[in-house]
Amino acid sequence: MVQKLEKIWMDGKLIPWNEAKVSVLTHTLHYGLGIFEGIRCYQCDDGRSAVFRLKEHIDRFFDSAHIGGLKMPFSKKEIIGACKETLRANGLKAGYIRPLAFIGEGVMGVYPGDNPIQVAIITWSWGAYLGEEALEKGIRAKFSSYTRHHVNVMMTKAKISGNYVNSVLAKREVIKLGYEEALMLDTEGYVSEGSGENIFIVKNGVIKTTPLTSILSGITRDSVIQIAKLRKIPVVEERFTRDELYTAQETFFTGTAAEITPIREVDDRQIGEGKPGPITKELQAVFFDIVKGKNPEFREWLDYL
Ligand code: PPE
Repeated sequence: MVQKLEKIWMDGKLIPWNEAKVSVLTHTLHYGLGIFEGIRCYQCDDGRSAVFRLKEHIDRFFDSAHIGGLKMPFSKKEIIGACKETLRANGLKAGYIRPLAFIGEGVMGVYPGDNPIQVAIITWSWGAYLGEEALEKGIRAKFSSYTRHHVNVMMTKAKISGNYVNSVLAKREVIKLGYEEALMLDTEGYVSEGSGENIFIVKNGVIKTTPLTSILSGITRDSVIQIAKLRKIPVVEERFTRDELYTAQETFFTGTAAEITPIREVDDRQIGEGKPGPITKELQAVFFDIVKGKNPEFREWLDYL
């Protein structure tokens, strides 16, 4: 359960956590057109707190609003400031930030008319998404029977609340079967992404990840690509099949919540040695050094509180 903190930022100001409430007539609650972000703040080795790639997350937040046709009532600068203010107000040194914009109360019916756009920023403490052991030993994933979005059914470049119905169904399905995370195929049968993560495979020293067609353009995905390139590990963005994934030597998920989570088994088939491989471990080590402020090469990714 999310542990309640002091304050939530809502529609321009910090208010007590328990007062951050909405009407049951909230349009988004009925029809799903809301947009959100997920951002992490880390405590660096020098004791300071830094938000990871805050600018890129807020840019994506505004892109999502643009795609969804929601007119944001705040500027990027105001939202960036509000994210930091909310962390500070809650005394969070490290944690997760969830900006959410949604269509409020007004008319009912699919057409949202001029209902107001509301914005909330919630912060909470969030450890390893799939557990500490997952980061160390890797997880067991399974392809869900649900297909990932078709690009002309859902707007996959936007983090739209309603898009996540597909993720919830897929994740519930595989958890019930005893796996830890769901993978999904796209509408043409190629590997797409996890319920809340992008996917990478490694074979013969080459990293491969899904192209941006049917997936969320992950910021962690982009970070991993940039890290790999700088370390001269070749990366290709190319479609691949489920059996190519089975025969990879390493595979891992990336995401703000999931960070870099190795996958040791997919559909009951061991991947490589059945434990995090050398490239996965190297990328994980560099990534955690960066977020902890230990890597000067990527200092611009950190926005100190
Ligand atoms: N694909 C999906 C579908 C997705 O939801 C995420 C993030 C990613 C890829 C990775 O994107 P990025 O965080 O920019 O690297 N999923 C968020 C929500 C997780 C949740 O359960 O809530 C997250 O990781 O914050």
